[in-house]
Amino acid sequence: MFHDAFVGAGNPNGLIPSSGNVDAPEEWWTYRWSVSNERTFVCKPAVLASWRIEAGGLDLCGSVNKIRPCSHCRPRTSRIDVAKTLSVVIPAFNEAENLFPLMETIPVRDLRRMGWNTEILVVDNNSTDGTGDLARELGATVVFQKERGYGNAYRAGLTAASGDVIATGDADCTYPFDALPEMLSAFEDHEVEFLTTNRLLRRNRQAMKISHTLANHLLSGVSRALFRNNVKDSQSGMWIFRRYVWERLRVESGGMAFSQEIKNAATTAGFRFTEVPIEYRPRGGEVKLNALPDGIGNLCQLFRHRLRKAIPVPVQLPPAPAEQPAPAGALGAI
Ligand SMILES: Nc1nc2c(ncn2[C@@H]2O[C@H](COP(=O)(O)OP(=O)(O)OP(=O)(O)O)[C@@H](O)[C@H]2O)c(=O)[nH]1
Ligand SMILES: [Mg+2]
Repeated sequence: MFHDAFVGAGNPNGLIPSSGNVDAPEEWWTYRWSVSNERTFVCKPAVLASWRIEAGGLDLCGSVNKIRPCSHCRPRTSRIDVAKTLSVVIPAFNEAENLFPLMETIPVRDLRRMGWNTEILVVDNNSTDGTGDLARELGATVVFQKERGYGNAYRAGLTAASGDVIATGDADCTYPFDALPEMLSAFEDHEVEFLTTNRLLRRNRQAMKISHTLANHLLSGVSRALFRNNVKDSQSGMWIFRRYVWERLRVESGGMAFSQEIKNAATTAGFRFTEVPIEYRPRGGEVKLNALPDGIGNLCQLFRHRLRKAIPVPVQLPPAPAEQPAPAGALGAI
């Protein structure tokens, strides 16, 4: 019986079925992380068997060649048993003049009232204007990033983030962090795993240079054509996603192309995805973008990404629980 194969101390996936009928192996089952109890999975025992044996990872369904989580095997979060922790990750290079107004717009108290425990991570890269020290004084955790670049900053910040959900945005006061409560409600209500935002609206026109708007439309159009994901603003830097999404994506860009790559990787991998319109505000302080080289670099990255081979990302599984009483007939480790 499939069921028996997945219970007991020897189960390396650390999963225990929390509902289901042992006598009906083809029925849908709910599996729950026995370690954290934070995530539940709903799938057929037979599907889980193929994960376990062929892929050894929870987000891989079927053979190792497929990295797409199948529609019935994605982790689901239940409102009841998820501890709501949020990490706001903000890359900041010489943004000291923006930090005070920026931190003021992050509605930590409102979020707490909604049940979110929030940590703010500012990723600094040897800024020369005191960005790191100021961020620390204002209550943020500062993550030090060795290698220059927007994507490298995110890689460092996302690795350090401990929240179950991650929200991102620039430090230049362009993104509406004050709208996080509504955005998180939309994220939960639509039960998506990755929410991105669209700044390319008529009402935001004055916040972006015409050349910048045109470049954004061009890059987004090419991106949509190549990845067929209908993302209207591929360059937007404000996203909300579950941390496990990041842990399961292959995103290589160290520079500005990180933004389009993470969206295209998430949609290609089949995570539940949505895009919502946001207000976009005029930038404070100095631009870090090198418009032409970054634009050309992003265009080239789109084609490289489209052509590259899908390689499964190794999944870090939690350790098996030390002591799980094995029911009679359990097979233990296979
Ligand atoms: N830590 C770190 N942050 C960076 C680096 N490069 C850019 N950033 C930050 O990443 C965010 C995006 O950079 P921006 O200069 O705003 O680029 P952009 O949003 O494409 O361009 P604008 O529309 O002009 O704002 C900002 O908060 C920057 O401070 C870097 O090398 N290291
Ligand atoms: Mg910006």
